[in-house]
Amino acid sequence: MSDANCIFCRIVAGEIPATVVARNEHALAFRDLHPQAPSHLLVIPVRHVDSLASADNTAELGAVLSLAAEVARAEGLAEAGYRVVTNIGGDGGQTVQHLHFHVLGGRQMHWPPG
Ligand code: IU
Repeated sequence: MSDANCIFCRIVAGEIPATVVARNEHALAFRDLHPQAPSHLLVIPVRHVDSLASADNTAELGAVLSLAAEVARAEGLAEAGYRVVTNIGGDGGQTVQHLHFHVLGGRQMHWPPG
């Protein structure tokens, strides 16, 4: 359920430091190392899942998404709005092969994303 070569699994295991802001039974939220907005958090399943394309556990996905909304509220983003996005595969721009949802806020988001 954990991949020793996966950097996010190693964050879950506490082997690599990260600024963890919240967790629940299935999910962990921490600050992105290279923030693209005043608030930029990553919310991941504790269990290793490559991407949304291979996610198959709806309870786990629900826990991850509800933690995303919870951390957005805790960051004070709920009223102004924010963005939740997940990149999948090469064309999607995914660079870390462990499912993660970006929670971005604190500035005006633009559309379409690049
Ligand atoms: P992407 O959707 O796979 O491109 O996003 C990966 C994100 O993981 C990206 O925003 C990185 O800044 C972030 N990140 C991190 O926060 N800590 C790390 O150790 C590594 C990547 I590697």
